Formats: sequence, C-alpha cells, structure tokens
Amino acid sequence: MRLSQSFIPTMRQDPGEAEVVSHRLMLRAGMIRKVAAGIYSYLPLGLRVIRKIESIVRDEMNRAGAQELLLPILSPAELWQETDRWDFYGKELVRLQDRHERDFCLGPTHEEVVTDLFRREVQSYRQLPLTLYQIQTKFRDEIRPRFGLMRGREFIMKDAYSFDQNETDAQRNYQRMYDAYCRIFSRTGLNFRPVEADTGLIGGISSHEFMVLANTGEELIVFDPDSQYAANVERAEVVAPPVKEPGALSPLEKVSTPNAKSVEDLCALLKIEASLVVKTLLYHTGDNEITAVLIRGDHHANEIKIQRFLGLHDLSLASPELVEKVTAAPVGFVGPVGLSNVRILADNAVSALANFIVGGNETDVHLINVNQPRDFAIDDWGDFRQAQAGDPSPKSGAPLQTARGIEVGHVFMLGTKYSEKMGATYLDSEGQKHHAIMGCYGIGIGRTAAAAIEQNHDEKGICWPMPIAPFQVQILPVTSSEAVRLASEQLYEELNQQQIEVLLDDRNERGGVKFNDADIIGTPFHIIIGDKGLANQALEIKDRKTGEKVLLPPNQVADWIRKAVTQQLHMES
Ligand code: 9G3
Repeated sequence: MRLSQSFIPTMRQDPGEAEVVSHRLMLRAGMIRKVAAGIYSYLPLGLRVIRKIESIVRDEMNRAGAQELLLPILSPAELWQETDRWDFYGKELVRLQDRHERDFCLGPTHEEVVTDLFRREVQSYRQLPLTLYQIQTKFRDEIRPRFGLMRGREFIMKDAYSFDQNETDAQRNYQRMYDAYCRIFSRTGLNFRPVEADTGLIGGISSHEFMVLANTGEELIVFDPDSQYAANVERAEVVAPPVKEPGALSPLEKVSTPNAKSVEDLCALLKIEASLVVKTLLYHTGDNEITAVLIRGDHHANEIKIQRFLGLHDLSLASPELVEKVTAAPVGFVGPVGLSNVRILADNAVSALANFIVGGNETDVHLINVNQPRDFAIDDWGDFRQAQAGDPSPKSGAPLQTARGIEVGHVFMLGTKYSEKMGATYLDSEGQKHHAIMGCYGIGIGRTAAAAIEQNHDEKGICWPMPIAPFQVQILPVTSSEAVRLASEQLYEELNQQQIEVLLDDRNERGGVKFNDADIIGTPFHIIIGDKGLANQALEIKDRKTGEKVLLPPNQVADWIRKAVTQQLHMES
C-alpha cells in the first residue's frame, strides 16, 4: 500500500484522554477513533490487525472441530427470561423495543440464543459433540468504559459454545478448546498464561482465564515459578499454615488506643507488626444479621470466597448504623471478644496466632494477648483471604509470585446450567433423554490487539509481533531524488511480487516525519533508501523491535526480507 493514498491519520502529540499506552498508541498510529465513550471505529490500519487476529482464531477453532456461524446482535427478551437473566443484569444489559414494542437486548453474550438453536435442531446423541462459534460484535454497557479497546462497550468477541453427552466428553472438549487457546495466543506472539479463575456470575463448575502479562493489566494473578499453577487472586486458594502449638498464653489486657482506627495507626501506636493484629470485618448477611470475619492484619479479605462460603449472591460490609445496632461496638474498634449474637468466621491464618491484638469493642480501646478459644469462640474456619506474593504454592510449596494480567480469553465448563433452564436435551442410544453438557469459550479480539501493544512497544511507538502486524515491511525513501524514487518503486514492486505486505511511504515529507510515523505504526522491518545508501550500494534495513540494522545491496534486500519475515511469522511466543 502507498502511504500517500492511505487513510492512516497518525498523530504527532499524545492524545490527552488515553490512560494506558495501548490506547494512546492505537490513537497515534491511526488505528482507531472514538465515536462515543467505549465505542470505536476501526480505521484501515487497525482493522488489518483485527482481521489477522480473527484469522488465527478462526484457523485454530476450525482445527479444534468447532463450526463457525453468525448469531444476531439482537436477542429476544423471552430467551433471557427463560434463564432468569433478563432481570438479573442491570443497566449493563442494553434493552430496546422494536416497532411492535417487543423487547430485545443487544447481545452481550449468546448462551441463550445458541442453546435455543440447539434445542430446536438437535435430538440425538449421534449429533454430538457439537461446538459452534462466531466472531461478532457484543454490547455491554460498562459503567466506566476506559483504556480504549481494553474495556469498551461495543467490542468484537469470538464466542464458542460446546454441547456434549456427558462430563467425560465435555471435559475432553474443554481441554481441546484450552489447547486451541494456547496455540492462538502463542501464534499471536503474546506472552500469556492460563490461570484458574472464579466462575463468577456465570456459575459454571470450572474456568480458566487467559492472561497477557502486562503491568497495566486490571487482573491480579499469583503464579508458581516452579509449576504451571497460576490463579486469579479472586480465586487462588491459600494453603492453611501448619498448626503451631501455642506457647505460654499471656493474660488478656485492655490498652488505650486513641484514634487507632486502622491497622497502620494501631501498629504505629503499639509498635507491633500487622501480622499480630486480627481485623474484625463485619458483613451484612441477612435481615439485621451480621457475620464477623477475622483476617490477619497484613492480609486482605477475599469477598468472593466469603460469599461462596456463605452461599450468598452478593456481600456487603455492614453499615456503621447496623454495626452499632447489632454489636454496640464503634466501627474501627470492633473485636470478637464479648461480641454477642454475631457468627464468627476466621481465616485459617488466625489459627497460627497467639497473644494477638483485636478491637476492644469500645472507642479508643484494643485488647492485647488475645487467644482463641480461651477468650472467644470461632464458629467456622476457612480460606477467606486473598493469596499474595510469598504464600506457599498449593502445588509445589514454592513462594508464589504476583503479576498483573489482561484477560484476553476465558473458557468455562457450564455443565447443564443453560440446557436445564432451556430444555436443551438429546436422546441417547437407548432413547433416554438427557440435558446436554455445555462449555463456553470467549476471546476479546480488540483486547488481544491492545494487549499485544501493552507487551510490544517502546517510547517511540508500537513494535508489532510479525503474525499480527498491519504490514510486514515499510519502505522509507528519505530524499526526493529520482534515483531514490526509482529504487523505492522497484523494491516495492519486488516485495509485492513476493507476497510481502509492504507499506511504501511515498509522501512528499521530510525523512524525520517518515521515521516518526514508521516508528509509531510499528511495522517490524523498515527499509531506508537515501542517495548515499544507493551510491554505496548499501541500503539500511532496521528491525523495529531490536533496533538492529543490516546494510545490503539493493538487489539482495527483497530476498533477505522474505526470509526474515517468514522466520518471524512462525515464531511461537
Ligand atoms: C450479560 C451482561 C454482561 C455479561 C454477561 C451477561 C459477562 C455474561 C459472562 C460471559 C460468559 C461467557 C460466552 C463467551 C465467553 C464468556 N458479562 N458474562 O454472561 F447480560 Cl450485560 O459472557 N460467554
């Protein structure tokens, strides 16, 4: 393609509103433009990247035996009412009416639609296993869309849905999709990691997220450097500490702790470590019912784990009014000793503590040398805290490390959650009716492109991995002499002949402008053609990622480029 005839509106300055580098660089490279909050146009350069990611996804989905179809954007409300999801989701689900005033939503995902298709068309076990997928625009009305394509409201997703006869077949299909995802993200050249994830609202029985490791990732994961174990901290299990025989128990004592409402204030005042403090978190768990959860002072509560333990749909900290009403203890000085009519849960880490410190259930008072069960009873123990760096890996015992990740894919075992609610059944070989066992599998296409930039950029712009680069090579004629023009045109022709995707910067611009734009756009190889290089029969080829330069006679450039591009195309991350 010729730059002089291309719609690639690069920007010199940093756009103010972009908060993460991928958003900033997608705007500066002329890949996307915002239409409204969280809603973007994909300009020609951006669409080339999107299409390349889609074709890698399509290739691996087909190889895994999935069949592509295309479901509608509009979903009839009736289907969502069958699964009780029409009322479950709030404003994130965009609802609208057609001219006959019938209710629809803009599809945020397509479990209902695809299960409806299945129940109408599949009757026999002979038609299983069946995996269907689409690559299509979704709409989720995020309350705070940000970071460009990373968290948009309208976005392109590949979503696949599998239907099997039984758990064994479903597990095999899940594994096949999991492996296909590993191949997809390797082929895009991304440094990624599958992590065990919480099944969250969708309520399946297991799920994995595919994380691209990047500091701007919104997800926090822990991983074991010595094994494949990795988990989203929302889900990561924490190994209970070894039970320690408590030493001598010191006598319980009240201490005055004026204004020491937080663990930090308390530690500063009493000159103690946070690991010797036990926080008492009070949750609203029912009508005028409060549950206390005890967490060691240097740990963080994991509300998803607490919620799951209590079998609650959601969980919220008790309001100060409710705390005063139920416990007569002032918020900030609540403790378990003498706490009446409150169920007390404790994280396993508390069991290894002796002579610890808790709120005194009195303003400006704490208790020291507290021990359980001497001073108070614990109703239930459990894993209620967030995993953190240094915790022993549940797999190898090695200290866990943390990393931030961008979730680009998510695979779920769904079981019969949707097939039961929608009567999606098949007849087995004896004519017995069974609910299909389902799985669902998503990849954020735009988010994958954004993650690739987060992982592959420098201060000058994007450094595309070859497999998803919008163009493979950029030719930069840096003077306007006839000799340079001729040489550039000839090389452009040669590369096109060899099926290399080449961008010729034939604009009437200074060399500096062309260098800046080539660095922002991020094509993997830049070929600089100037009068001196021609005279010396030595054209410069620059590798955008490494900065390495090679000098070659003009008649050897096309061959060198073809080899280098082919070699980088098949790199696996
Ligand atoms: C909604 C809205 C937002 C949602 C959902 C439904 C997330 C919803 C979970 C999934 C699960 C999988 C198939 C592809 C992979 C992910 N946000 N989820 O179900 F109505 Cl507004 O989408 N679906």
